[in-house]
Amino acid sequence: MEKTPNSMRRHVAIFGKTNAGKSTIFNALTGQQNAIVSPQAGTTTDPVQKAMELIPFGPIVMIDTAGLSDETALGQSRMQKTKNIMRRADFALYIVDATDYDSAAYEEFCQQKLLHLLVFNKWGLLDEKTAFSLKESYSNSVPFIDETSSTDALREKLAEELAKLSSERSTFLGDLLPKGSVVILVMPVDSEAPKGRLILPQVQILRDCLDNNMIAACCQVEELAETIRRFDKVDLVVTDSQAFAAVNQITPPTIALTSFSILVARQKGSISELVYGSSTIENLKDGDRILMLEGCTHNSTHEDIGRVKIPNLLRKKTGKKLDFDYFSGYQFPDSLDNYALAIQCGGCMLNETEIKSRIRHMNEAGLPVTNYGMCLAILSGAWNRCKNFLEGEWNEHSANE
Ligand SMILES: Nc1nc2c(ncn2[C@@H]2O[C@H](COP(=O)(O)OP(=O)(O)O)[C@@H](O)[C@H]2O)c(=O)[nH]1
Ligand code: SF4
Ligand SMILES: [Mg+2]
Repeated sequence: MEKTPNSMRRHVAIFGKTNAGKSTIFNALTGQQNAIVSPQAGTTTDPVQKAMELIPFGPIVMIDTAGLSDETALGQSRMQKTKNIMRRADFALYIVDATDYDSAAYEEFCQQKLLHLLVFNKWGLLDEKTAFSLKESYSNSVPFIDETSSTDALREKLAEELAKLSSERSTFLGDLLPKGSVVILVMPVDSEAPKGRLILPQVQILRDCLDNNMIAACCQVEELAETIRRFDKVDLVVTDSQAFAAVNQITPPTIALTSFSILVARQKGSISELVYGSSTIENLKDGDRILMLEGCTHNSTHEDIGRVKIPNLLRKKTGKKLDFDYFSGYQFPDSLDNYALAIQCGGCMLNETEIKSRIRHMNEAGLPVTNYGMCLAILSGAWNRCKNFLEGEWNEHSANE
């Protein structure tokens, strides 16, 4: 059975003060000794994460964090890591040591506006009066006595809450094209393609065509002209961003064009912010710094795009001296002050919540952001076609023909 990729799983993160029992509950829920449990405050230093099946909900990623109350210098850096986790959490468990409840800390956590369940650990140690008053004040909270008697109830409650989250994972193409549309997917099999398989966005978009009763044909750039000729009418060509320039030339102007990474960005939300960000490329000035955000550290796939192709093309297109800083995986700069533009990769390894939080954060800081796919579309002269298609103008245009 193919494992659900982490980027498609709901992320559940465990927060709370040090020694509240976060790692104990993380181990109980995951059924393994993944996190170190200790009476020593600050034992969990880096977040620990584990992909698991939460029955009856489905596949999730559970993340244990270091705690939100450490005042030491080392503690500050741990807290920063904990806060970074908040960006990608779809849901949280806030663990409280019920014998030492700190309402101010909980209220501060609530300001993050993360959907969560409040879990009172060490419930068995409470006197009856305190237990009664906590239960009265927090009716939706979950008491946790110990692993043996409380884990199943907590799992069930968590599954129930996750099932309530609205699913924003809408279709890639189903709302852009009608049933029966003909879509050609251009997938270069070059040295960067993984041996013997397709990459995630290719598989997802092919599947989306099938789900929406479209007719999908796959080919490499060399066969694109021939593939187009074989159909009476082709509605859309979806290309790997690397091949934008060639595919743009081969595809007649009557056929819509987009790329895998643009469709992924749209499905993960925030497309309008990215479209705005890409329009600021023409305003770049000498000495501007550009923040490059790569969702994973990889050996070769895409590395060249972010490290070589985009910088070279951007310098050539703008004629400006530009500097590039790189952050990969879930790393993200503390300050955005020195940047003129951010370019996020397609983000196939990052979950939707992380991408949306990043983009919202950059927006609030006034930093325009675009992504690799849009950037390559602009730099290869194909952007206007892509934009028209995304904005739905394409349907009217083809209907009028
Ligand atoms: N008595 C009691 N001790 C607990 C319970 N849960 C955790 N502890 C203890 O509290 C300490 C801190 O637990 P840990 O899970 O490492 O807390 P974290 O810092 O929030 O990850 C450890 O010594 C645990 O054994 C509980 O339900 N009852
Ligand atoms: S799109 Fe981003 S996350 Fe996906 S493989 Fe490329 S660099 Fe990694
Ligand atoms: Mg811990």
